Amino acid sequence: MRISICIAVLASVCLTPLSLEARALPIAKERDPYVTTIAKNWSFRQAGKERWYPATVPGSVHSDLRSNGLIPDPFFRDNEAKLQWIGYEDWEYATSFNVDPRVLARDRLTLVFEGLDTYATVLLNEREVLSADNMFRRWLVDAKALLKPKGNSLRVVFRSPIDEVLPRMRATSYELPAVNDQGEKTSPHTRKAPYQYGWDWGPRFVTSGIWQPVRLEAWDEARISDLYVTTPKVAANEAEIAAQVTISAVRPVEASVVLDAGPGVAPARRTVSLAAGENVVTVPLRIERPKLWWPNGLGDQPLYTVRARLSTARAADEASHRIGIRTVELRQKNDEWGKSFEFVVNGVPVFAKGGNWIPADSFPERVTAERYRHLIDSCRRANMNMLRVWGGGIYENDLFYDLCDEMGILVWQDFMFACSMYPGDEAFLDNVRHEAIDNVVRLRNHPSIVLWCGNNEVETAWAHWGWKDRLPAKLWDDYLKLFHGVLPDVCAKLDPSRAYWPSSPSSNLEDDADSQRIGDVHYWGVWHASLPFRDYEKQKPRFMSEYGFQSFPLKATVETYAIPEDWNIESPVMKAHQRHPRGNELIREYMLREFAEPKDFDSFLYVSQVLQAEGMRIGSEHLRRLMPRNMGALYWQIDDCWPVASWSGMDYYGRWKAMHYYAARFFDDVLLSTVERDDGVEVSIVSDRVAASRGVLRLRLLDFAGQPLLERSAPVEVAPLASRVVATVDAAEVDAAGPREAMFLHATLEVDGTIVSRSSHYFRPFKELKLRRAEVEPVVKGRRGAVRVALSSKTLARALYLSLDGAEGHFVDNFFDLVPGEPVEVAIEGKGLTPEEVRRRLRIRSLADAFDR
Ligand code: BMA
Repeated sequence: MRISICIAVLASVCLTPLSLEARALPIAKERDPYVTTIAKNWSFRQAGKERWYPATVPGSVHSDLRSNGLIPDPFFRDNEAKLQWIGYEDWEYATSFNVDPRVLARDRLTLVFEGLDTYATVLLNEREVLSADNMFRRWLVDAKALLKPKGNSLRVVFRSPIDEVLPRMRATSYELPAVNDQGEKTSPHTRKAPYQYGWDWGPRFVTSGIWQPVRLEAWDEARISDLYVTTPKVAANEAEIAAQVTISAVRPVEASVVLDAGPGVAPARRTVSLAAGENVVTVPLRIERPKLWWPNGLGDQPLYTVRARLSTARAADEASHRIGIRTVELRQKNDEWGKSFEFVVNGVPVFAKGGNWIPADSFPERVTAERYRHLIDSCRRANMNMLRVWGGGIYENDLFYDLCDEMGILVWQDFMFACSMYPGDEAFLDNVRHEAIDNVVRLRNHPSIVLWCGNNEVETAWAHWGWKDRLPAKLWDDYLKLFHGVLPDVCAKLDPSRAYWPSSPSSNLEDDADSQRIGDVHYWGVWHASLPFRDYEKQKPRFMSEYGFQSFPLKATVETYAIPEDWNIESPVMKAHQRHPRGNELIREYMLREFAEPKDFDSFLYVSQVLQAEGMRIGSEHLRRLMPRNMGALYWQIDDCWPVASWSGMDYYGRWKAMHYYAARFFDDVLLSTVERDDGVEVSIVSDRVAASRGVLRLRLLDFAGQPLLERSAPVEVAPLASRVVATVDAAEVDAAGPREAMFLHATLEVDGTIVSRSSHYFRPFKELKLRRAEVEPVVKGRRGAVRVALSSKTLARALYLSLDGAEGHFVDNFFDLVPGEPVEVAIEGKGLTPEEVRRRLRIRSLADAFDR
């Protein structure tokens, strides 16, 4: 008889309803009498108030207030300011539940809280059973003695995370810096998602609530409490897998453990005598001719499900994890430029392309499986292979990493510390130690994760933001304890297969934190210091983990938070959705260097996106051309947590801004890139492919009607994993061809009969080009759900922008230059869209349409 159904894997992961949908793992089901998800009958109230309201668990107090109609939409207009009171209140959640007598009879009954946000007292049948103080930890409560068959009450009382800390802060002679807290600077004292206190792209919503599931787990005799799978040997003919199965036993008992990895792999069996308490059993497996897991662009992502089955005379249990077979190394070798910083997967140095991920919502429970899938798939489609889960957010939901495993997106995982100094007392360090243990154990089986990183920007902030000079030296000692002590210790012990890096950016204290010789770099001279985009080309980092520029979201997104009277970037509502103090000013300043003043609000939004995309193209192409000296280009930032003007490439609704479309091109595995020097235009080919190929490079100087003024083509070698200058168009040739404001250089690279990369180079800022408005002729084709638009133009159309008025549809390509004589066809993804509807709603504009002239 099967007595206990396992949730071993679940015991070490945090599951939300999102991940329930997507996993093939054994899952806690309501109908299973031994694992009960306590998700029903929850209600909540403001502490001290009479009335209770229905609540959703997992969730947050903001979402519950909203769904009960007690507050307006927090993201609409300037509602944020009116909702700050919520963070200063205490909140209470309660439910009641019955326990099947068969469950009550089990040896062990454990209440599992996968996440409580944040200062919480838990009462079971009115007895205090837990005091929680860290949003990122999971909490286990031995509940056997307190449970009864009918009418158990569970109550969770949350204290205001702000008020909790204020008295402690008042008692200290200095304030811990927290540059992004928009209010009292309490966040460094509390283990809660930093971005919820406000950021330079995020609102301040200091939530409380049961943000991850609550379960009752009942078991007999023995169960698997963790399954940790490593691959000590990976070779073409054979991989060795070691599964470390942690088994909790109620009493000494004989058990058998069977491990399998699916069809074609011989299972392994162990018979063990378990002692009471925790037992660790290691079982090896061999996989012949393993299918290797590769990052996106370099190969496939085969995943093996490794399953452990435990049985004793009375109990049976099982746990499983999906793993990928690969090796990973953070290679840091002394070289002519300092010390390399590159990720090597299965022996291949991988140029990391991607961006920084922030939580996709101010209220994490609102990120559905579809939203996660859309965002990560969009990264895959934009030829990215790495995301940095940035330290001011959350350790992401399991589904996030599952999707990264499936799509070959490597994950640089920060611990959740950003832009602050932190306490260093034993209680705080111990709390963080537990948080690190919980999350490293939960996540270490994911092949996508390649690095643990201590924090975001604390090392550089201490050195360069004036902190070292004005704050007590003790804070640096505390820093060392945490980021060079507690965190690397946990990683070394629980996940020795991955590297730990103390901060981003960092030189691991071997040089200045911002050193371009050692470690990673955040470069913000473009943006914060108003330096021109071309300044990117002066940077020579070893790995660029942040660089970015802001833009406004799409108009359809603006319309969700601003009404027509707000449609001016300086209106109070638009400014409430622009969190950088100089954001609008900087966008405008950069914009006017390149463009005239856009003619209206819509044009301003559009031009801001093209500006951002062009700037990031300059930076990203440069960083790729620098390979192998530089081996990473992670821009700031992938996504948004609410609708806002920000550095994101996709807005809150997952709509691709111009930059995300550009990213698909500037991160493509073969890149043709041009850069203007004094003596002419240099043409480079960068390839992330492991194999060499031959191609044809075609260079043409064209006027804006597409007439060739100079034409040249030549066979070229596309060298593997390399960046090479392959041609130059001399300044004299350019000048001989005609006036620079009336032409452009159009380059294409053809490999095996297809154009794999194209590039347009302009010799003057857009505002000086003699470019007329383009008349683009669309022909809409296809059928319902599979519509395409064919486009051609007699005049160059720059940054051609296709949109649908009043309908959702994703254009597979957008914001591209439509060159006369080179018609293109763009597919539209959109459920149920018909050609007729597209014809009616299609709007086409290009840069020349954005200005009165
Ligand atoms: C970076 C990030 C964030 C911030 C961004 C834009 O350095 O680490 O702290 O949002 O800059 O200013």
